[in-house]
This record gives sequence, structure tokens and C-alpha cells, in this order.
Amino acid sequence: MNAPETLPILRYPDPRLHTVAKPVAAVDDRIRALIPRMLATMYEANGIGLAATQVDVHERLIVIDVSETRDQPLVLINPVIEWASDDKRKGEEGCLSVPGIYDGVERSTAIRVRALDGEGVARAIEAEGLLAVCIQHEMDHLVGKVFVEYLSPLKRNRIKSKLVKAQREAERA
Ligand code: K2U
Ligand code: ZN
Repeated sequence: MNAPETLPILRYPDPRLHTVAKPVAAVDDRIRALIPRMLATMYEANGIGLAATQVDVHERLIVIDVSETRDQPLVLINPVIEWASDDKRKGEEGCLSVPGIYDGVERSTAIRVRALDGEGVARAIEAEGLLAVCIQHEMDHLVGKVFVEYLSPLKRNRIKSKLVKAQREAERA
């Protein structure tokens, strides 16, 4: 059985990253085929999370693996944050769609999320630490939000021009 095909990751400032994803209507064969491809894409890119938006699929589906051993995948379908702590902390974030850029973003330190798992079974997840940050980061993607939007317009414009320039050079090479 060969490894599932990876998918191309949209790069900021691609406008498709600002699409608001629709709920997954049914955990059907199409979704079940997409999940392993999203996981393969995330692992290959050394990410700890990936939202369907980032692979140009605009449905509410997230894959995550924050384990050291990279073998504990989490699938969140139609996730809803039911509770988020008032306690917040600013942490360094990166994004597979914004390569090479890291900056501080403030997130709730603890959250409770309700979602369907990869089998379509309803689950409730209590998360804190890196998992809580990752879920919040991925759920932003599902509403078309990229973490650079939390930064100042000056920083965001510098990032945009840097990535557009890098994209042009990559296309010329
Ligand atoms: O692009 C993505 O959505 C994957 C994100 C997930 C993430 C961002 C910030 C903080 C936690 C998770 C990352 O690119 S995965 C790369 C990474 C790995 C370890 C720690 C932080 C970021
Ligand atoms: Zn991201």
C-alpha cells in the first residue's frame, strides 16, 4: 500500500486562503479519502496541524498531530469551540501557508471543542498548551483567517511582499 498522495498547500497571500469553509455535509467516501491525504501532506511539511482550506478544500475539516512520535493523528470535522478560557497567552506561531515567518499571537490557554472524528462520531475534546493553540490556529483557517492578520499592517505588508518576491523567484528558477 503506497503512501497517500500529498496535496499542494496554498501560500499566503493567495486569496483562496480567505475563503470561509462550509460544514462537511456527510463523512462520506470523499471525506474519508481526503483525510489520509491531508495527514500525509501535514507530516511531509513537518506541520502539527493542517486545515482543509490550506489545500484548497473549503469544508470544515482539520487534521492535527502534536505528538512527539508523529503517530497520534486527530481529525476534527465541523469543530465548534464550546468554551475558551479568559486566560490567554502570547505564543510564537508559524504556518505552512506562510513559510519562514514566525511571530507572536495571543490565544486562550485552554479550550473545549466539540467535533466529529474521522469516523463521523461526535467527540468532546478538552485541550490546553500546544494542542489548544493549534486547534485555534486551524479553526481560524476555516473562517479564512491567517495568523499574520493578528500582526500590525506594517508587519503584514512586509511579510506579503517578502512572500510574493519569493514566489516570483521560485517561478523564475
Ligand atoms: O499551517 C498550519 O496551520 C500548521 C501550523 C499549526 C500551528 C501553528 C502555530 C502553533 C501551533 C501549530 C504550523 O505551521 S505547524 C509548524 C509548527 C510546528 C511546531 C510548533 C509551531 C509550528
Ligand atoms: Zn496555518
